[in-house]
Amino acid sequence: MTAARPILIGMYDSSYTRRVAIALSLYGLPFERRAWSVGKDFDRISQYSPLGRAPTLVLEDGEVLTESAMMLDYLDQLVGPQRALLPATGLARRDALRLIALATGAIDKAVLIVLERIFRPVEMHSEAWLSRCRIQVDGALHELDRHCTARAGHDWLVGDAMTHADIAVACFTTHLRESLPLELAPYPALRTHVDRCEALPVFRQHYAPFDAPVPASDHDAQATVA
Ligand SMILES: N[C@@H](CCC(=O)N[C@@H](CS)C(=O)NCC(=O)O)C(=O)O
Repeated sequence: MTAARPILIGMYDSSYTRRVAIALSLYGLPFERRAWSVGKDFDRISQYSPLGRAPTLVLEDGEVLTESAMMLDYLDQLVGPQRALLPATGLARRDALRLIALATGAIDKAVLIVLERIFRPVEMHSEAWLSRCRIQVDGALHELDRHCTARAGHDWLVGDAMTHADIAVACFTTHLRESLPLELAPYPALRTHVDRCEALPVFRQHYAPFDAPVPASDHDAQATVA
């Protein structure tokens, strides 16, 4: 398939999808979107991505990118090092990547917790597994809060301008807050930073409240009943 603009598949309650949409917007790159759910629209998404996940980015020439980090890398290359939302080299780049890795690690664990609750009957939940995931989420948030505290007086997490680190930390923390759900009171510096980012128009424009995915089979059953 070829298209006039890249097509971003995914809903904005997916923080991975939001990250990519916000970067596209900040770079001034027009795109179309298909707000398909990873639950009920799994088959539709799978026609483009063998992983059936969101986000999926279909480029103008039909090439398909199936991982948000790869999409951001592609976009960074497209706009060039002067405009890329990631420091090009050195400690600043490692710092940004470290923060992104922490936020991504936390969200990966949160997604596992949420999917366990959605797809597995409650009597089959492993409390040991759920509690291990939660400890990992809290560990990452603690470290992010420590970094935000150390950056008091700065607008951004790294350097003097917004980077992918600010976008990732804000999008992923908001998702954790809504999907687990989770109180940010124990992480006050992180909460302040996230609230400030989320108040920006570009974050507001690419936001949807968390809506737990309904597995395709349950959705079919609900549709039959309705
Ligand atoms: N590492 C992937 C993670 C994407 C991901 O897990 N997306 C979720 C939606 S928030 C999803 O598609 N979940 C359904 C599934 O994995 O089957 C990325 O960064 O793009």
